[in-house]
Amino acid sequence: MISTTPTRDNNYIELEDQYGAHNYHPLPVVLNRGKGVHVWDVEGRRYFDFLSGYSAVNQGHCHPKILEALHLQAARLTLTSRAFYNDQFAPFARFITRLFGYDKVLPMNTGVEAVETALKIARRWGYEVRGIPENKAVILACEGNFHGRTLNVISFSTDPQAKKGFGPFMTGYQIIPFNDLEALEQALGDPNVAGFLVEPIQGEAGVVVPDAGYLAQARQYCQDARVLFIADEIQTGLGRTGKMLAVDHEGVRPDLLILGKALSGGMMPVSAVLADDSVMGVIHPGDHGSTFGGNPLACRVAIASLEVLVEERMAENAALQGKYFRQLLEGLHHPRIREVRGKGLLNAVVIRHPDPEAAWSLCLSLKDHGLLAKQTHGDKIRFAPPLIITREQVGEAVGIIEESLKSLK
Ligand code: IF1
Repeated sequence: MISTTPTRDNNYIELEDQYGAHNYHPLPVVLNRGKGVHVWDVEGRRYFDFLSGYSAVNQGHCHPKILEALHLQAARLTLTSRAFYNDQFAPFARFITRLFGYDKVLPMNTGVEAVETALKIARRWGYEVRGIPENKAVILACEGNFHGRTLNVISFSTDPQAKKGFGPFMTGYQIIPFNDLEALEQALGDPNVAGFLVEPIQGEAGVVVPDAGYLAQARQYCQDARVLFIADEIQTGLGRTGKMLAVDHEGVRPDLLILGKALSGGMMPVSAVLADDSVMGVIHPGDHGSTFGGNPLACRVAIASLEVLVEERMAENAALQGKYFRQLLEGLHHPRIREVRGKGLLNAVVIRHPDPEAAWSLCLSLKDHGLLAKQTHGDKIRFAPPLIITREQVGEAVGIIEESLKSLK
């Protein structure tokens, strides 16, 4: 029996290598505790968490109010399936639709399940409302997109590694360049286009922020063409970019809004698709579902996760601290920093270095200095701490980054 107590001979890394599929290459650190902006490893060392579970822990690790909701509901009722009503789904549905201003919510679990759900709704809306010929619907997606890992969703990925060896792929998608209004307007000329799926800021592509006005004009073009504007806010939403939604920076209201990750404060997978009746009305009993979608535990945790985001003004703090973070980093004028970019507390640094492994090496050095971050696509490092980070902690974190940069020869 493998002991779970953290002792030196429990080599978690070797055990994971032996028994876990090798679908990740984690930083060599073994964590066993989290609180707020910090995590601890099995040797008791403390780190700033600047990945936040890929933006699922916006509220900070083990937020007491979300934890209380989890404990109370877990001891009471965790799953009924939607074959029966439960006393948590309706309050959740009312809370989240009022908070974001939509008529209806369809609850799922992981982010990609919510993306798949939104795509199914958009296609059916295209056939039933727009009159697109059956099986001819086209969904537009962007170069550099990341929307999840299912076979359908990777069908429109432009990342060779995400697709290699997983074909054949789903049809019905057209790729256009991100942040290119002319290309979008051109593509919308196709009467079979039902929807345009876009991340307001491309996360995995390395925090690519579109030009100001892009989202607003894109939304307008979609409205003019009677095409659904589908915003994937799984990573950018829930305060991450300094507003409740990244689309709020431009006053854009998507036809289909996709949420996930921090919808549970990192406690468990909770995702959702929001839309008005004119769109969600294409879904009837038996058309779509999920064993855990809308379970009472997820609903209770989601309400608490949303409440603390609002009550503790986390989006506002993200705007403030994110600006300060970028100012401090840019102020280093460091030769190894090519660019600092982002919005709110979704930021990335582009490393300037001949060694393709430089970003990884810097992440190792950051770890040694007490800050955990992960590089994305080679030369970029994403910095995304929980939204509760203080000004002092931002200053301390930039000090660690500056110190760690010395390791890059
Ligand atoms: C991995 C990062 C990747 C997402 C957006 C949908 C999903 C994600 C905008 C799917 C998930 C995660 C997945 C994880 C790494 C991380 C990620 F950008 F956040 F860093 F991959 F791009 N839409 N993003 O970001 O949600 O099904 O995972 O709940 O797959 O390695 P999910």
